[in-house]
Amino acid sequence: MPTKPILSPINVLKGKIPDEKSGIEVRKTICSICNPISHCGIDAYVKDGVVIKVEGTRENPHNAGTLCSKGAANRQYIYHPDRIMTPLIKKGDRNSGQFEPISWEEALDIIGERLLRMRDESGPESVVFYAGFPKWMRPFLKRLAHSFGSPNYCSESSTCSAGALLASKLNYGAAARPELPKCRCLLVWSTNPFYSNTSAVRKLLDVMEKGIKVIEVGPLITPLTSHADIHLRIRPGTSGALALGMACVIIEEGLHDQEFVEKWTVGFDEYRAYTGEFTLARTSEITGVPSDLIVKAARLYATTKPAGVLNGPNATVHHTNGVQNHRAITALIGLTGNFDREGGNYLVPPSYLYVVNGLTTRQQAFEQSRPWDEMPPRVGEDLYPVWCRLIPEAQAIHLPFQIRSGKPYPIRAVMGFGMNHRMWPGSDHMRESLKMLDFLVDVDLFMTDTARLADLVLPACTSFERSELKFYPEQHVIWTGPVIEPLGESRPDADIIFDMAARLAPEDPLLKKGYKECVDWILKPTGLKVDDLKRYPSGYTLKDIPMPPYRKYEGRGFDTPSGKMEFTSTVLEEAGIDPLPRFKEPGLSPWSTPEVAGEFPLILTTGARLPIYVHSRTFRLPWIRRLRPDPMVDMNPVDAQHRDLSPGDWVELSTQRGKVRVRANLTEIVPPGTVNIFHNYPGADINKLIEPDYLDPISGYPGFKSLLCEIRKAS
Ligand SMILES: Nc1nc2c(c(=O)[nH]1)N[C@H]1C(S)=C(S)[C@@H](COP(=O)(O)OP(=O)(O)OC[C@H]3O[C@@H](n4cnc5c(=O)[nH]c(N)nc54)[C@H](O)[C@@H]3O)O[C@H]1N2
Ligand SMILES: Nc1nc2c(c(=O)[nH]1)N[C@H]1C(S)=C(S)[C@@H](COP(=O)(O)OP(=O)(O)OC[C@H]3O[C@@H](n4cnc5c(=O)[nH]c(N)nc54)[C@H](O)[C@@H]3O)O[C@H]1N2
Ligand code: SF4
Ligand SMILES: [Mo]
Repeated sequence: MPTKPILSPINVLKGKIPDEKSGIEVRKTICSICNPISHCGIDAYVKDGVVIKVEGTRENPHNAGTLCSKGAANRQYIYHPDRIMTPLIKKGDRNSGQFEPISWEEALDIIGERLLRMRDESGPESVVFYAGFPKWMRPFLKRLAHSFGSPNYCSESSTCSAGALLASKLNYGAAARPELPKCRCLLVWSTNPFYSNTSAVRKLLDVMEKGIKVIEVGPLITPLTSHADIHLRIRPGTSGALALGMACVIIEEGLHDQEFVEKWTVGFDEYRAYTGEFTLARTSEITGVPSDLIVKAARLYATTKPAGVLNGPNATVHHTNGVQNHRAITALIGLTGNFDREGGNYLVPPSYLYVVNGLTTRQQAFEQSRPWDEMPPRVGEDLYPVWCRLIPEAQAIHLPFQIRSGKPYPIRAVMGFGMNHRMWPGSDHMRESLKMLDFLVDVDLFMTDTARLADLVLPACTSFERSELKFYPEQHVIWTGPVIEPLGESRPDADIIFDMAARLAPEDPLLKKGYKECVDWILKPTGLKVDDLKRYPSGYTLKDIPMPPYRKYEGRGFDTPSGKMEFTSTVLEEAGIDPLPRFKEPGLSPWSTPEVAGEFPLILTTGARLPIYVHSRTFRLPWIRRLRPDPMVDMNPVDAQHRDLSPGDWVELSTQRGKVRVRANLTEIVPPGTVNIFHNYPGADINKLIEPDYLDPISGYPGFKSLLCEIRKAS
C-alpha cells in the first residue's frame, strides 16, 4: 500500500522541523527574562517572520541546550497582548490612564524639547535617568545622562547587588568571588542559585561531587540544604551577629591567618575586642543557631583551605543594618587568609554588564563622560555620602523623598527604562511621588501600572528583536542579531537612547557615532569588534584569556584609604559612622520593638526567589501563572496551627502599614515564627506594607528581609 512519505511538507511543518520544505529556520538569540549572568542562548525556530518554537542553544557553554520554565515560555512573553505597539501620549487628565498613539518623531521631539527646557529652567540635575532590572541599555543611558549634564543616573541596583559591593569595598576596596572549581569548602551565605540562577547550578553540583564541604547560612530551607554539611538557620536580619560569633571562635582558637592579618589589615585589635562580645551563648541567643553548630561551622571554614564565601546579591543587605552585616560576613575572608588566593575569594574585576570573565573593557570610562566634580550632587548624596563615594550612581530609593521635598533641589522629570514603582518600599508612596513630577516617560515592553502613570510611553522590544553584546562567565561572547522584526513600532532601547542623544547631547563625540561604534569603543582593549562577532551567530568562545594573578595586593595594596584590608573602615569613620562592622538588631524585631511584636509577632522576610517568577515579569505568562495562580505566603505548620489555618486558606497578612490577602502555603521551608512572601504579586503587593523610610542608613537599602507581621484567617 502506498504510504505518505514521513517527511512530507505538512509533516515537517507539524513536527516543526527546520527545512526548506517546512520553511522553518533556526536563528540564534538569547533569553533576557532573568539576570544578566544567565541570559541563556536560544534557538528560535522562525517561520514567516514568527517564532514558532524555542529551544536552548546546545553550543552555548552557559546553558548547553537547557532552558528553564520561563525561558520555555518565551513565545508567550514576546507575543503577549500587553506588549506596547506604538509610542503613546497621555490623553486628557494626567491621572486618566488613557493614551493615544503618536509617531516616534513626535514623541522624541517632545522629550527633547521638554527636557532641554527643564535643563535651562532648573538645571540638568532636575532630570533623572533611571533603568529598572533590565541592564543591557545601561552604559548608554548613563553616558547620555552625564553628557546631558545630569549626575542623576540611577537604577534598580539601588536595591540589588550594589549594597553588598559597597560593603566589600569598605573592607577590601573590591568584591571577590569564590574560585569555584578550586574551593575545598564553600560558605554559601544566603543565596539560592537553584531558583535564582538555575543555569549556574550545574557547575555548583559538579564541584560538590568532588566532595567539597558546604556550609549554608539562611533562614529558609533551599534545594542546597540537603547537600550541605552544615545549615545555619539564622533568624532573618542576624547575619552580622553570626559572622562576628564565628570570628570570635576563629580568633580564640587561633585559626585565623596571623601573617595576613599582621601585614595586610588595619583595625584588627578593635575588631578582635569587639568579636569577643559575641560569645557562643550570646550569638546563639541572637541568631537562633545552636552553639555547637556555630563552632563546627567556624572550624570547618577556617581550617579547610582554600575556602570561598559565596554570598547572594542582597539577602544579607536587605536589612536596616545590611551594610554592616555584610561587612562582618566578608571580614571572615581576610581573617582566614582566603582573600585573592587560589581557590579562595579570587579578585577578578567585572568585564561587561556585571559579568566577570577576565576580559577588560572600557565600560566605566564610556559611561562616565563627565567627572562627578563637574556635576551637581546626586540624589541621595547628602544622606548617603558613603554610597555616593563608592557606587557610581545616584541612590534611587531616595528619589520619592526628593521629589516631595524639592531639597536640596527640585526633581522635575524622570526618564525611565523598565521602571516598576513596586520595587520601592512603600510602593504607593513612590507611585504618588511619580504623579508629582512635571514629566514622566517610561520605556517598557508591556503596559504596566507604572507606564500608566507616564505622560509618554515608549515601546521597547525584546532580546529576540534587537542586537546586543553579551558576555558570559564561561569566556563566551555574543553579538546577537534580531531573529524577528520588532513587533509593531517597538524599538530596541539602545536605538531610543541614541535618538534621544541626538536631541539632548548632540555634541557628545561618541554617542554621535551611533550604537555599534560605541560598543566597538567599549570593546577596544579586548581586541574584539562587532563586525567580527557577527560572523558567529551563536557566539564565540575565547581562548587563553590571561587571568589576573592571585594576591594582587602584594604588589599594589588594597584599594582602600589605608591600602590594607580594613576591619575598621576609614571611609565610614570619615563619614561619622561606626568604623567597626557593628551588629544592630533589625529596625523591627521582637528584640528591638517588642511593643510592635506584641501585635505583629511573626518575622517577615520578603522576596526569596521562586523559580517561576522574575519580579513583575512572568505573572502574565499563562504557562507560568498556572503553576502558582494565587499569591502565597510561606508559613510553618506550627504557626498555622496556632491560628487554626489549613493549607491553602485565604489569609490576611498585615503589618503596621496595611494588609494584603494571600493564601497560606504551609511548609517547613520556613522555620516556626518566620514567614516568607514573594514580592510583586499582582493584587498582593507586599512593598505597600513596608514603610518607605525603613532603610539602611549607610546604603539607603530597604529592610525587605527583616520585618514584623501577623497572619489571620481572611474573613
Ligand atoms: N527565578 C528568579 N530568579 C532570579 C530573580 C527572580 O526574581 N526570579 N531575581 C534576580 C535578582 S534581581 C536577584 S537580586 C537574585 C537574588 O538571588 P538570591 O540571593 O540567590 O535569592 P533569594 O532567594 O533572594 O535569597 C536566597 C536566600 O536568602 C536567604 N534569606 C532570606 N531572608 C534572609 C535574611 O533575612 N537574612 C539572610 N541572611 N538571608 C535571608 C534565604 O534563606 C534564601 O534562600 O536573583 C535573580 N534571579
Ligand atoms: N519586597 C522586596 N522587594 C524587592 C526585592 C525583594 O527581595 N523584596 N528585590 C529587589 C531587587 S533585588 C530587584 S533587582 C528589584 C527588581 O527590579 P524591577 O525593576 O522591579 O524588576 P522587573 O519587574 O523585572 O522589571 C522592571 C520592568 O522592566 C521591563 N523590561 C523587561 N525587559 C525590558 C527591556 O529590555 N527594556 C525595557 N525598556 N524594559 C524592560 C519589565 O517589563 C518591567 O516592567 O526589586 C527589588 N524589590
Ligand atoms: S534561566 Fe530561564 S529565564 Fe533565565 S535566561 Fe535562562 S531560560 Fe531565560
Ligand atoms: Mo536584584
